[in-house]
Amino acid sequence: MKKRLSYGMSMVALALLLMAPRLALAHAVLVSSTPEAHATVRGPEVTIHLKFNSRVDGVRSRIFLKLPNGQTQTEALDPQDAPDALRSHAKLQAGSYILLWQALSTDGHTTRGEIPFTVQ
Ligand SMILES: [Cu+2]
Repeated sequence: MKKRLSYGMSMVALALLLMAPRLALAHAVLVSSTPEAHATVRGPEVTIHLKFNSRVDGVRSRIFLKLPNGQTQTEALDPQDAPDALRSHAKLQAGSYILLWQALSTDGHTTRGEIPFTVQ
């Protein structure tokens, strides 16, 4: 009986081990961004485009901008033109910004990142 239990436990451990990489892969990882990190872009019309390695929730994901004055504002997301991308249009004065994104993937996990950029 004791041996049976430990066999069962090791099977559970093995199953978790096999599942782990799949769960990790389902996270939304940022593949590319506009603006790119540390880029300087021309304002005031700035298109923000974030591309991920998997589907993201276009309603519950978020894009924030940390403004040159230190305040943080939420950017309205455009309707998704691709299931793995988030897009927004911002009107920005010259200065240093940090784009803060948080993406909800289909596995229910949220990933986050920061992209500093400059508007000239
Ligand atoms: Cu995940």
